[in-house]
Amino acid sequence: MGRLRFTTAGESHGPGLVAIVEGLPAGLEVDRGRVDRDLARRQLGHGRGGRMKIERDSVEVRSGLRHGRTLGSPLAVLVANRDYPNWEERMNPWPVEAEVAASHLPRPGHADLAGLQKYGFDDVRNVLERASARETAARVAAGAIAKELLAALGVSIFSHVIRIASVAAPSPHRLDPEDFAAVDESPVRCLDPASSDAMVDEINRRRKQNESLGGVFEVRAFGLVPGLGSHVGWDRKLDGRLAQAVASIQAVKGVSLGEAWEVAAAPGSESHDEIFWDESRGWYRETNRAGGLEGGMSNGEPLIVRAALKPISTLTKPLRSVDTVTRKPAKAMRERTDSTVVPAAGVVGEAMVGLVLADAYLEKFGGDHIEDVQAALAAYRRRIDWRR
Ligand code: EPS
Repeated sequence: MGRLRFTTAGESHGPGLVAIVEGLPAGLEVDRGRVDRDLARRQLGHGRGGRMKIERDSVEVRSGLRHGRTLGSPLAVLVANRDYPNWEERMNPWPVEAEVAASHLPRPGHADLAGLQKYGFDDVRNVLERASARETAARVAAGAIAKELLAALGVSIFSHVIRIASVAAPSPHRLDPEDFAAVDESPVRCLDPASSDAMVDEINRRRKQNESLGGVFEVRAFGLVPGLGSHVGWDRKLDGRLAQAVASIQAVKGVSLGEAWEVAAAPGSESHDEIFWDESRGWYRETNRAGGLEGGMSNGEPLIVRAALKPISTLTKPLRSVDTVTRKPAKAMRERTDSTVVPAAGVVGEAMVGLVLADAYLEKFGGDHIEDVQAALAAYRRRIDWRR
């Protein structure tokens, strides 16, 4: 990310998480309720474990805002870990008197083993604490700020779950922002009530068998101008930037843009979105198989990004592993865990897509004050207006 940069810090059971967002224009209004609402939405979802009963995520702003408006300076937020008091000895930043037991039982599928090797640790906890998806709370805080910028530019972002394990929900070709109004009322954030019920049943059934479950979420963004990103260089392509950002979400193993896998199996005549023009609508398409992306640029149609998550790698009935000290076969470590996080991951997907889109807007229309950005966007819209 070039114009808008962000970083996160924090361990899952440490004192808390931090996000720093840099490159925002001044004068942007940030609504605390909307930021906290995204954090609360990330905690939702049938299949979450005991940890979510402890946490009540909300942001504490440390810099970059004054009276609810950005100053153009780095914006720093904290999200506290309410679980930390239960881990104060095990996760204290400073030396403690107590003997703290180390774990030598890496979990297949987690960062544990490669992380031990790479960083020269002997305690798996030194790896898993940062690899944990708890970090996504900080991403969602940063993403919520990016969404505030996008909202000021007429862009909105939503997500829904379209698969949990073997249960797939239909993903309608066309969806409008209003269609997402009640998505968080489904316990799995699925738009189709029958599929939502079937997903809940599947989670319950598999949980009883000590299984974890993966799935697929979809993010859609509305109101984008054509021409974000660029075809001229590999690292400027919006599709590549989105894929990288979404694939970096914990447990995501696949990202697709538009109907990627479907068109791979279809002939060319059924794979593209034919171009139309008329006086009242200007340029338009009747299909959106490309998911709003052509040649590494937005094309003005809604953006569609999907991500496939593997089942969580902490299993209540652990898989085979090896003790890294004795080198003897052993079961992987067992921790309190979630059964599935696909509904929550959709909210993280919104954040990552929001951060990439906000960066692309600032790259194209950047200015020091939000009104400069809005004016540059309006000028561009006038330039590409079909009614001339
Ligand atoms: C996670 C393990 C669980 C999850 C956690 C991610 O935490 P704990 O070990 O405390 O039970 O609940 O996710 C969160 C804490 C969160 O906020 O999303 C893991 O190992 O990735």
